[in-house]
Formats: sequence, C-alpha cells, structure tokens
Amino acid sequence: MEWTRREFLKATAAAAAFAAAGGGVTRPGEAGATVDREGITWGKAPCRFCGTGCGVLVGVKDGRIVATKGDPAAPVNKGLNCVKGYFLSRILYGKDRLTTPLIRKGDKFEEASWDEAMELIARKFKESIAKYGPDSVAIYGSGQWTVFEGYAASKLFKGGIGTNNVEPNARLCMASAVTGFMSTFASDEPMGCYDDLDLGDTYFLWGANMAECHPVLFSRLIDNRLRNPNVRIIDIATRWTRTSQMADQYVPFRPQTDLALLNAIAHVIVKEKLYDEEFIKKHVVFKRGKEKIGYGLEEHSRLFVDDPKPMTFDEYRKFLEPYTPEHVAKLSGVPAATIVELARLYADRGRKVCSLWTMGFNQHTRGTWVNNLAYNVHLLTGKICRPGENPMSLTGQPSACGTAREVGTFTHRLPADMLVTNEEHRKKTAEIWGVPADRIPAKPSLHTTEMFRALDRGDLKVLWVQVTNPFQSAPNLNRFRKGARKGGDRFIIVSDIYPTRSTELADVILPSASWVEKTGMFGNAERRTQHWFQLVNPPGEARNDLWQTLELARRLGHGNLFPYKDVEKEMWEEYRRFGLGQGKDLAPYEAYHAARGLRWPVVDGKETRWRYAEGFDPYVKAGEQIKFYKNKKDEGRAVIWARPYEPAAEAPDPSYPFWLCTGRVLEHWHTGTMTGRVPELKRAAGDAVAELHPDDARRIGVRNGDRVKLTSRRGSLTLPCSIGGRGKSERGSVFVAFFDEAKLVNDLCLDAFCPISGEPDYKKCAVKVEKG
Ligand SMILES: Nc1nc2c(c(=O)[nH]1)N[C@H]1C(S)=C(S)[C@@H](COP(=O)(O)OP(=O)(O)OC[C@H]3O[C@@H](n4cnc5c(=O)[nH]c(N)nc54)[C@H](O)[C@@H]3O)O[C@H]1N2
Ligand SMILES: Nc1nc2c(c(=O)[nH]1)N[C@H]1C(S)=C(S)[C@@H](COP(=O)(O)OP(=O)(O)OC[C@H]3O[C@@H](n4cnc5c(=O)[nH]c(N)nc54)[C@H](O)[C@@H]3O)O[C@H]1N2
Ligand code: SF4
Ligand SMILES: [Mo]
Repeated sequence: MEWTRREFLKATAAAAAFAAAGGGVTRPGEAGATVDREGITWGKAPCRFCGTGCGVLVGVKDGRIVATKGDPAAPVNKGLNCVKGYFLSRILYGKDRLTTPLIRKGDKFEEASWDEAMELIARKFKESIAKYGPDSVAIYGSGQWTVFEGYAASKLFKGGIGTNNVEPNARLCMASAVTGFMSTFASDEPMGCYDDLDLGDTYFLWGANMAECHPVLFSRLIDNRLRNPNVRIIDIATRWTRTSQMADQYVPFRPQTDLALLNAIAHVIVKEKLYDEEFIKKHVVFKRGKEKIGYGLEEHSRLFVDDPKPMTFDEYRKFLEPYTPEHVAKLSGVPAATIVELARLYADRGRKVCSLWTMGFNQHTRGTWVNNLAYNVHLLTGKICRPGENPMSLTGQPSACGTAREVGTFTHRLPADMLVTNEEHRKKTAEIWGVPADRIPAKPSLHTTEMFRALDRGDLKVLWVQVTNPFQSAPNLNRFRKGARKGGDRFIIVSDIYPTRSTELADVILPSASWVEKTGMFGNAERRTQHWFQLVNPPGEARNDLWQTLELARRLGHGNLFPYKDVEKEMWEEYRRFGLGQGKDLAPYEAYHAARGLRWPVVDGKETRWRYAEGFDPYVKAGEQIKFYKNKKDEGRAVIWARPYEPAAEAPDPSYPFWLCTGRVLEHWHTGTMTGRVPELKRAAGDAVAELHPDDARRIGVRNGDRVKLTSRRGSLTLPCSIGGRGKSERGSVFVAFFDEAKLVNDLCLDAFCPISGEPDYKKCAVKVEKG
C-alpha cells in the first residue's frame, strides 16, 4: 500500500518506457506516466481542495512534487485551475510537517514510535469499550477523507466495534443538502452535472459565493455568458462579493428570509399559472411535514425524523397564500416587483434555468426545508433533469460526495443511501462486511455537534479525529475547546499533516500522508469519481490514514474485516457491491485509472450525465421521459414540500444588534493549515478581517483597518475591520472568514442546527460591534 522509494523509482523507469511508447498520463509504473525532457514525471490527480474536483497533472522529480498544472484532458476544468490549484505543489512542503507520532506528557508532546502510539491508542479504545461500552468511542472524519479511508473507518466502527459514532465534518457542510435530496427525491446527490453550466441561460445563485469558492465552475458560467449574450446570472445573497461583482443582478436579502422568498416565488408561479401542469400531474406529489421542530439547542438532541402528510395541489396553493410578494418584501427587504420578476424569470418557458447554492442554504437552521423549497420551484416549472435546466447543490469538499455521502460515513447512514434504522439495509451491509447482522446498532448515535457536546459532558471518552480540524472549525468553539481538555477518561487522537488548533488539544498526534503521498479516490459535486495513484513518499515516518485505521483494527482484533492483499483494489470492489443495481453503480477499479473520472451511475461502462432522464439515465425506460425511480414510496415521483418561513435561532436585538456571518476567502482553504503555509497565498489574504458596511463603521467610529471588537453571547474577538474591500456587508451585518488560526471566530458561533440534518448555522448569530 505504501510505496517505498525503490518501488517508486522502478515505477518511474517503467513509466519512462511507457511514455516513450506514446502512452498517456496515468500512474508511474502501471498504465504509465509521462516523463518530460527535464526528467519530470507527470501523473494525474484531482485537486486536493474544493468539491469542484478539477483535474491536475502533478510533476514529480527526485521524489518531490515540483510542479502542478491544470489537466487539459480533465472535462471539469479543461486545463484551468484557481489560485489554490496553482499552488498545490507547495501545500505539502511547509517547514513544520509532522513527521513522527507524538504523545502528550503533561503540557508537552514527546516523540514516539508508531508501535508505542498505536499500542496506547488501542489500549485506550479497549479500556473505554470495556468500561463504558462501544458508544464511548468515536471517529470524526472528513469530506477530505479518500473513499478508502472513509469506508475503512465506517466498516471498523459500525461493523467491528459496533458503534454508530462515525461522523464526517461534512455534517457541518453538506448534511442539509443530503436531507434535502433524500426528502424530495429519495436519493442523494444532483440529477444534473457541470454541463448545465455551459448549456443553460439563467442562473440563480442563492448566497453561493462561486467566484471565490467554486472559481473554476464560475469561470465556466462566465464563459457561457461570453458565448451567449442571453445568459443572466442573478446573485441573490446576504452580502456583496466578487460573485456579485460579476453577476448581472445582485439581489440582497435579510438572512434566513430565503425561506420566505422561495415561497413567494412559488406563490407567484402558482397564482399566475406559470407552472407546468403536465409535469406536475405526472411527476410530482405534495407533502407537508412537522413544523415545530426547534433549533437543536437542547443537550442530547437527536436527529429529527419527519412525519409527512400528503396534501393536494389546492392545499399547497392555500399554504402559499400568505407569501405574497408584498408581505415577503417586508420580511426580506427584496422589493415586491423584484420578487415577481424573479418568479417570472424562473418560469419563462423560453429560458433554461439553473439554481445553485452552497452553505447559504445548508448552514441554516431550516437547511433541509430551504433545499426542499429550491426543488419546489424547479418541480413546479418542470425545469429539472434536462440539459441546462437543473437545481444544483454545490459541494464544498473534494470528497464530501464520494466519501461522506456515498460511503455514508454519518452516524445514521450506511453506503449507497442506506440507513442504520432500516433492518434490511443493516442486513445487506452486514452480509457484504461479513459481520453478524446485529453488530450494526439500529439507532443513530452522536451527530457532530452532539459529539462535541458529549465530549464536553464526559459521555464520549475516546475521539479519533482524521483529516479535519474541529477545534478551529466547530461552532460554539469556546465550549468545545474547554470540553476537550477537561481530563478524566477523555482521550483525543488527531491525525494531521501540520500542527493545528486541534493537535494542540490532542493526547496523541499522528503524522499523516496527504493527497498524492497516498493512493486515493474522491467523488466531486457532479457525481464524478476520480482516482489517483501515490506519486511521492510522505515525509519522515508520516503514514496514511487508511494504514492508521487498519492498524487500530488489527490491534483491536478486527483485522479480519480487512483481509485484502491489493488493499485499494479489493476494498473498492467490495464497496462497489453496495451501489450496483441501486442507481449508484460505480465502475470496476481499473476503469478509473486512466479516465478523468466517471459520473455515476456507470452502467455497461457508460457514465450518466443527467439522472432520472430518458436517453441519459440507464434506469429510465423508453417512454418514461422522467422518472424519479428511487422514490418508490411515491411511485417514482418527486415531492413538493410545504415548508414555512421561520425566524433564525438567534437574531439581532438591542444588546447584540448585528448579524454575524462567517465563511471563506478565495486564497485560503478552511482553517488555513495548508494554504497558510504558502507565502504567496498568505500574503494575498493574511489575517482575518471583519467586513462592515460603511454606515455602520461611521456610527461605531471606525475606519478601514481600525480594530473592532465583536462579542456574541458565547465569546468575543478583536480584529481589524474592512470597509469597501472585496466583500461588502449589508447594513447591520458583519462577515468574518474562519481561516485565521489566531482569530477563532467560531468562538462566537452558535451551535443551533437544522434538526432534520444536524447541520449548524454558521451564517447567522447576533453580535455587538465596538471599537476594538
Ligand atoms: N477558496 C475556498 N473555496 C472553498 C472552500 C474554502 O475554504 N476556500 N471551501 C469549500 C467548502 S467545504 C465549502 S462548504 C464551500 C462554501 O462555499 P460558499 O457557501 O459559497 O461560501 P461561504 O463563504 O461559506 O458562504 C458565504 C455566503 O453565505 C451566504 N449567506 C449568508 N446567510 C445566508 C442566508 O440566510 N441564506 C442564503 N441563501 N445565503 C446566505 C452569503 O451570501 C455569503 O456570501 O466552499 C468550498 N470552496
Ligand atoms: N465559522 C465557520 N465555521 C465553519 C464553516 C463556516 O462556513 N464558518 N464551514 C464548515 C464547513 S462547510 C466545513 S467543510 C468545515 C471544514 O473544517 P475542517 O475540516 O476542520 O477544516 P480543514 O482546514 O479543511 O481541516 C482539514 C485538516 O486536515 C489536515 N490534512 C490535510 N490532508 C490530510 C490528510 O491526508 N490526512 C490527515 N490526517 N490530515 C490532513 C489539514 O492540515 C487540516 O488541519 O468547516 C466548518 N466550519
Ligand atoms: S476550483 Fe477547486 S478543485 Fe479547482 S483548482 Fe480551485 S480549489 Fe482546486
Ligand atoms: Mo464545507
């Protein structure tokens, strides 16, 4: 599994021979990588960063990555990258890479051997399980896990140890998209694909800052507009960004009122009879779920399971009645005439409409609902499952789709859309895993926010963190950072590649291999599964996360769950069994070696561009046109949901008069551990700033660059303010990015979440802003 240097050199020689024979780029040594005149071997990989999943070519010389470039053969990006992609060759070479296991001794860490570290970890797991039961241990992983790493973790914890305490950071990111898809279509992930960005002409962005967060996809949109003057990009958002700058129209709205806006758009479409009656008759049912569901603020909050009731179109019409453009204008701040205009644009039969969103919808205490409401508009107008006309949920992390969602590394999930609560699903899983059917608990346990609450309370004892930095990225951070070091039987293991705000709270730190230091697979936002081979060795004694998990398995006596010789290949073939025939078909391992990814379902060697659509999706029969075949309960129809507007969990008041929104900037990746170590990126965006509206700044008495103090009910933070910079806050709002490890804005964030998805709302809480 780990390539030794000798194997690598041998492979490189073989690659050279292959290249001389005219082979394309794939892997040093097997199908062959190319070697150029300067002796650089080029292999392919998906980008390490965002869910766009750009293909890159990685140049290796003398065992080091010396260059990367956009892969012209990759359909996602056609040779293009964003600035993070261009600096990929540097992210693994920060001076302080972790290279040896470290064990805490009081306030210090001491170097240890892998054997010592793994022995200690295994002992802590065994002791905790013996004393407190399997639910006292957990693994907290990532949408940046490779498919193999996520699969192994899930199999070990659910199928071996017998606990559903498996969560990915994707709970903070894509969970509302998942529950949105599941409740509307009974199958996770988009029907459309990136081709829609080239083929449509009307693009509604709902608070998605694509110019900074999905730059290559945004450039596809802009390219479409250059070719087709009819294209309109409408940025409906709570703050002005680089995306707004490039859009044809910027529609600012008050935080949380997207629920009301989408209902008002539906209201106009229904009232003016702009809907597609035929489509609705054939493909849609109407439902209403429970409405008093709270905000997840109570301790021990479990995921809420909805209890939907069918309704008629007429009842839905009645439900929409209060959402008049005039009423919603007052709530949202969007003029009534604009709401009507947006609705007519959505419904215009001559226009191909796409909606795009990311964390504005998902990090929302009604995240599931607002995802449902976006689908409603496409279902009413029949603008779905057709080239250039689709709702498109954009994914954040490189494998939030491939690993977190498809493998199902959430507490409530199993692979291929299956649930732990379903007996048949548990049976099927146990059979493929070769474990007793009752090994997998029938109830979900701790979802992410509850996991950190449980650690603080002392209910959770042993926590292993892999490929994520929760003690910078979790909400209500003040509480959770303190909770982590309360002692007792708590024991925290963090696998990372650099020292972070999480490793500083660990008991054991494991130095890990990243990206092309190991073989991996990622699945991107358009259902494209991509593969890469290891191209360089990790530094020092760093080892990959998969090896670490398998080593724990062996030491806990669960080594029999992983009996593979050719580990990745055999694990892939086992994992693939889950999706076959389920609309989630993945191809054999080798099919991904040369391909620049394949979009599932892959049936008879062919990928699928548009799901549920005749002529594209192999599961849809001739004459069916469109079939939401995964929703068997509703006979292959999708659901239009009546979901009301509700206020945010915490809104500004006289003591805390500002909205605080948090998020990202172009140059940095999340907590900044990798991009912060590239001097060019660090220079471009150095320290976090608080973006303020000029009128608010004037009232507070600060000028651009002055320090301001933000205080919420949970914490405070002093930092320079930015007025009129690249991001501009609306009046009464302040925005701070969370990449700066010296400025933990998450101390201020509330841990309220969507009770259905469990995803916290990082976009809204109340703060006061003072001169700092
Ligand atoms: N450069 C860069 N790119 C990235 C990442 C990164 O760290 N850096 N991370 C990746 C990941 S994992 C993710 S999840 C994505 C995130 O991608 P985005 O969601 O596009 O970015 P954020 O900065 O998290 O979100 C900020 C936006 O949320 C919107 N918003 C705030 N409140 C509301 C609301 O009430 N409703 C709606 N509809 N919108 C609201 C605002 O308009 C604001 O601009 O980016 C991915 N790409
Ligand atoms: N305030 C605020 N907080 C947020 C959000 C927000 O919008 N606002 N967004 C949320 C969202 S959408 C997301 S996705 C999360 C992201 O939050 P995190 O996942 O916590 O952030 P990352 O910086 O991506 O952390 C990845 C860690 O893995 C390490 N690493 C890199 N490669 C490897 C590897 O191969 N193996 C191992 N073991 N480690 C590796 C990196 O050094 C880094 O420390 O943040 C959430 N938190
Ligand atoms: S757009 Fe995303 S995947 Fe593409 S190069 Fe930039 S960070 Fe990487
Ligand atoms: Mo994310």
